[in-house]
Amino acid sequence: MYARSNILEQIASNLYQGEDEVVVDLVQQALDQEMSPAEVLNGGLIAGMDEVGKDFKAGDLFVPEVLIAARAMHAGMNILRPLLAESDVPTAGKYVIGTVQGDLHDIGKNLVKMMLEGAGFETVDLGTDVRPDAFVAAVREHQPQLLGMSALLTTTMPGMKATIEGLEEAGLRDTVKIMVGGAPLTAAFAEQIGADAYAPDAASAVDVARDLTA
Ligand code: B1M
Repeated sequence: MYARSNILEQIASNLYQGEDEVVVDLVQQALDQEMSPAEVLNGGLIAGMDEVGKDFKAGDLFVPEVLIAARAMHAGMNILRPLLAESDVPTAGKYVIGTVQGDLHDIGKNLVKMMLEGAGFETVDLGTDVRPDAFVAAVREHQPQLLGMSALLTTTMPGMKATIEGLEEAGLRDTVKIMVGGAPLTAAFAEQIGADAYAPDAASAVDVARDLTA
């Protein structure tokens, strides 16, 4: 049993190391000590994922380690999610994400999603091979602050522009900020198609999402 002051640090550090069972145990201990779910989320899980993001960006952590840390984050979130829903704690923002039409690559997209969840965003994952009209329908239905599109093939990148045009036609473009990413993309391409931002990696996606919702 850890002292109240130490327990959040322990959650963050065990999350970083991917110790999902320990994270679950510590989250429960923190709640038993009457810490609020928001305190445990922000001071423990999000703090841990922030460290993961920093070290991933710096090249000190690699994809498998990030995935293992994200698994520990999800294990802790499974306990907190119902409590957060009850206590009406505002999320950092709602984020709809998907890989564009014709493209089945989802490893990077999933990593972006996990890092965003680790930063407190509520995500709606549309999966892969998402048609422009499906992105538009999801924006209409979920009314997110952010829409993220991923593409790994040069041949599927035009799906991003088609989606932005679809949002314009539907009168929804001004309701949502658009972030794009994926290995073949550049900031210049993002600007050219009228997206609000480009993120080169999953950790940067969190920084960009925070900037866009600030
Ligand atoms: Co594909 N594939 N693939 N592939 N594949 C690439 C992308 C390719 C570069 C390989 C090559 O030729 N060197 C090439 C694309 C060439 C091009 O267009 N420039 C290619 C090709 C050609 C193909 C097929 C056409 C092959 C074929 O069938 N002839 C085919 C297409 C299928 C389809 O999509 N319709 C195909 C299929 C596949 C598999 C199914 C076998 C598999 C995908 C499995 C899966 O995703 N579930 C696969 C894989 C694994 C790859 C490589 C090897 C790895 C991609 C990956 O997961 N990287 C890839 C070569 C390579 O990159 N070395 C290749 C790891 C991942 C963490 O990085 O996705 O870049 P990445 O994501 C990063 C950032 O880009 C960024 O953050 C992530 C984490 O930091 N990011 C975002 C990504 N999305 C973001 C969104 C954001 C922000 C940041 O905001 C919304």
